[in-house]
This record gives sequence, C-alpha cells and structure tokens, in this order.
Amino acid sequence: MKRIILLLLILACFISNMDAQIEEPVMLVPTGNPLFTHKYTADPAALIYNNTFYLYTGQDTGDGRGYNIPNWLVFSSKDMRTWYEHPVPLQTGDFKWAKGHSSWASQVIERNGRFYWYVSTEHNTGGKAIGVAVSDSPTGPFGDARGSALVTNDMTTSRTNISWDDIDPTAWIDDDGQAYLFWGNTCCYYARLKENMTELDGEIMTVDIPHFTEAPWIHKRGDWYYLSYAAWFPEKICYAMSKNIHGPWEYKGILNEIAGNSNTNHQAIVEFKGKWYFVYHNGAIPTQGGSYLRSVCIDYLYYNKDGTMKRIQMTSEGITADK
Ligand code: FUB
Repeated sequence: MKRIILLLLILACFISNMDAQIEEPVMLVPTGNPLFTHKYTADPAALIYNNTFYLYTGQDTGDGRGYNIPNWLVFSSKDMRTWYEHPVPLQTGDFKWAKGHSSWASQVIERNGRFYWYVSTEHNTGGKAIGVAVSDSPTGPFGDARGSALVTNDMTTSRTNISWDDIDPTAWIDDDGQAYLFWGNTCCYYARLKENMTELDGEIMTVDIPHFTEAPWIHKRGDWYYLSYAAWFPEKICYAMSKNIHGPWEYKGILNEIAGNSNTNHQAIVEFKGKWYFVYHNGAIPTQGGSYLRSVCIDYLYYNKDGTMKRIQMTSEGITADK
C-alpha cells in the first residue's frame, strides 16, 4: 500500500511539473525528438525573425482523454541547438469571447514590426472560431487585437455545417504586400486580410484539394507556392504546389506519414539559415504521450530538383545530429 501511495505521489509531482509555468526565459538543450520533454507541446508554427527561429505551440495538459489546452507557448533559438522557453505569452482566457481550455492551432506573422497571432479557439456562443492577438514583441505578451473573433462559425456554413471547421489559421503575406488567411477543417478556406491584419477583406473563398482534413500551411520557395495540410484521419501530411497564391493547386501526394502515437500531425515548414525544417508533433513521450498529450518534433526537409518535396524522414535524433 505504501508503495502505491509513493508511486501516486511521484506521478502527481510529474504531472504538475509538466504543467508548471515560468516567469523568466529558461534555457533548454534538446537531445533529439521530441524536442521538449518537460511539458507537452502541440500544433507547432514557426516564425523566422531577426535571425531567430520562434516556435509557437499549444500546451496539451490534462488526463490525455481529450483536448485540454489552456495556453499557447513560445520558444526561440538562434542555432537550433540551444532553445529558450519564454513566459506564457497568450492563453485562451485572454480572449474574453472564448471559452474553456481551447488554445488550438495557431500561427504568428510579423508586419511592420508588430506580431499578429492567429489562433483557433472555442467561441462562447458555440463552435470554433479564429481570433487574432497582437504584440510588439515575438515573445509577447500578446493581447486580443479586436475584442471579438475574426472568423465565427456562422460565416462559413455554405460548405459544411460542422461547428469545428473554423480552425488552424495560417497567414501569408504575398510579394505584393497582400496578406491572406487560410484555415479550415474538412473545407480549406482562405480570405484576404486588410493592411491592419485584424479584418478580413472581401469574400471567404475555398481551395479544392484532395483528402483535406485541417492544418493548412503556406510557404514559398523560388516561384513555387506550397500548400501543405493534414489529410485523412489519423493524419498524414500532404501537399499541393502552385505558381499563384490563388491556384490552381496541383496535388503532389504525401509529405509525411502518420506521426507516432498521435492521430494528428500538424506541420509547419520554414527555411532558417539555409536549411529547411519540417516541424510537427507526435505522441512519443513514454507512458503519458498520445493524441491528446503531444510533443513537437523537428526534422530536416529536402527538395527534389523539380521543386517537389522529398518525403519526410521522421527521426528520433531530430536536428541535434550534424548533417
Ligand atoms: O490541437 C487541437 C487540434 O488538433 C488542432 O487545431 C489540429 O490541427 C489538430 O492538431
């Protein structure tokens, strides 16, 4: 009996440590994938700014039986070896119109020295919604930029009547300065953003791509646009290519297989200091890890001569090994 109580106490300590928050930046030196093991991190997004790789994630907490994501987190690195975790920059509770612990997938983008954080979360009137927070620093703190959601469920009822289709925003500023927001579950939506980055500009459009589940991510290399996204369920990551942000998009197949021990995979793709990185999550932390207690991983991404992307090789050593 004493042994069982001791074990339960150790487990409780471990779980509360996984949820502990910090007040100053803390240095972390990962040894492979998953990148961080002191807390669960999910739905990665990356921003390259000022020679620094900023990694934004949600923080999975709870008993692993459903999503319980109270916070968004931010980590930074200048060399992809040493990382800093910064104090919690944004929480579901910072959006007065949001409810629960629903800090779902998000992305931060910079415009004119300000940082805009597009998030998916649960609206207190029901259904998932997209909000935008703003800060003068990539590490925050961030605050609600509008005081209301940017996209609500009632704005996208013509293509699907599910209540969770307005999730997983990804923002893109095109070469002519026009900003766009892509998002969706089941249906991939996109719309122009006004110069102020906090209002949609015009109609909500759709992209027809095969097997689309969620998690769109736009990146560009040379004159090719890439739209990667989670497909099927459990998810693999697929992608399409185009010469124009408005398409037509040509489907190119699977980029990443199902990530270990997780139904979702959620990728971000960026170039940093001459190398391309594929950032995603899996459920690989032993004992507790799984589809609702996920962990961010990073592996290298390579291109073929014709611009298509090589299939990702998910590794346990990640980017800590020299290549
Ligand atoms: O974290 C909640 C949801 O799971 C995200 O919004 C999706 O992309 C999936 O990863």
